[in-house]
Amino acid sequence: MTDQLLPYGVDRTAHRNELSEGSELARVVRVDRGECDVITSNGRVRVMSDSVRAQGETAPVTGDWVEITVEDAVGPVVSRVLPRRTKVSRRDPAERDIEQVLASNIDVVGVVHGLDRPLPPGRLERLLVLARDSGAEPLVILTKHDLPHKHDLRAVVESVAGDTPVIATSTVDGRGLDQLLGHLGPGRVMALVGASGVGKSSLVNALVGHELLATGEVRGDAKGRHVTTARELVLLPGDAGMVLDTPGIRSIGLWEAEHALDEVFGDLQELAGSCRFGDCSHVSEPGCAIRSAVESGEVDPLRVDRFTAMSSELIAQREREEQRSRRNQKDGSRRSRRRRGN
Ligand SMILES: Nc1nc2c(ncn2[C@@H]2O[C@H](COP(=O)(O)OP(=O)(O)OP(=O)(O)O)[C@@H](O)[C@H]2O)c(=O)[nH]1
Ligand SMILES: [Mg+2]
Ligand SMILES: [Zn+2]
Repeated sequence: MTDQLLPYGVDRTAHRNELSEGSELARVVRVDRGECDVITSNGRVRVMSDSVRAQGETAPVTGDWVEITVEDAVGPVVSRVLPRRTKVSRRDPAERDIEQVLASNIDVVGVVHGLDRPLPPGRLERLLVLARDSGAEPLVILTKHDLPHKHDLRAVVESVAGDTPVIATSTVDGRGLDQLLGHLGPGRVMALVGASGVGKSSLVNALVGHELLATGEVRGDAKGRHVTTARELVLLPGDAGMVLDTPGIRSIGLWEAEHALDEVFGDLQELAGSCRFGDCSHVSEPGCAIRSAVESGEVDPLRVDRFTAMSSELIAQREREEQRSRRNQKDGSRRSRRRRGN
């Protein structure tokens, strides 16, 4: 039988040589609570994904390369998650000081938005920071081009996307699909992220060529109904690569994304270099280059506000994390003293 893992990009990984004895290499294509679907050389299998087994705190996510071992009592389990080449992550919406990895080993992150609805610039900025922070190539995908555009998104996209490529698509007349495929290729993965109802699953279906994934009508206000509930990696026909569909995201908390933030706000970063004070907060300091650009009308003051808000969010997150690790260190040393009987 031919190796079923080959189309999943196994050739581009050295993982085969890193495997522990008695284990098998697999790629995670779908994760549900406590279980996941993986592709092994022999095909698709459902396995346990107990996060305790899977290397400390690292629970497997869609896109991961993992080691599978068979245990007598439970059957096949994920025994190790192999190092991730790239990862799309955000701050966990439920636990604000924990990173939530949405997908891994991605080559392109498509930030998807529908031309049928308004586009708040802050939302696009956050998604672009998330996309750039992943280590994959960012891409903006504007869907539903066949519908009459009630909202002129061009200005928003131009002011925010910078040098990120923008592709307009339609699953009705096929517009832009070839351009999307141009960013893919054998073994390459494009993850689609965006709000519910923007047409992520519809795009996957259009690229696959049949109705593989469920899609749903949007409500009157163009909002979606959260049809997709799991992250799923889908192989495209003709060795064209893979697409990773995700459930619509509401909250986009940033996680350790300072570098990506500076890239998305490159124009402001450049200006900040000319502020008189190195630690200028761009609020009321004399000699602030950003303030003077706002006053002369060169820079949108709202964009500056969003930049400083996101920067503060990241600083606050770092501080909480440092506090937590200091606390853990203290707890740890207390525990080891107890163990020694002190
Ligand atoms: N006219 C038109 N409708 C589209 C297009 N793409 C998607 N739609 C419609 O938009 C609605 C939502 O599409 P989905 O693909 O379910 O959206 P989604 O982003 O996967 O939504 P969630 O799974 O809830 O996150 C469906 O009614 C689709 O038929 C398009 O290019 N043109
Ligand atoms: Mg969907
Ligand atoms: Zn300044």
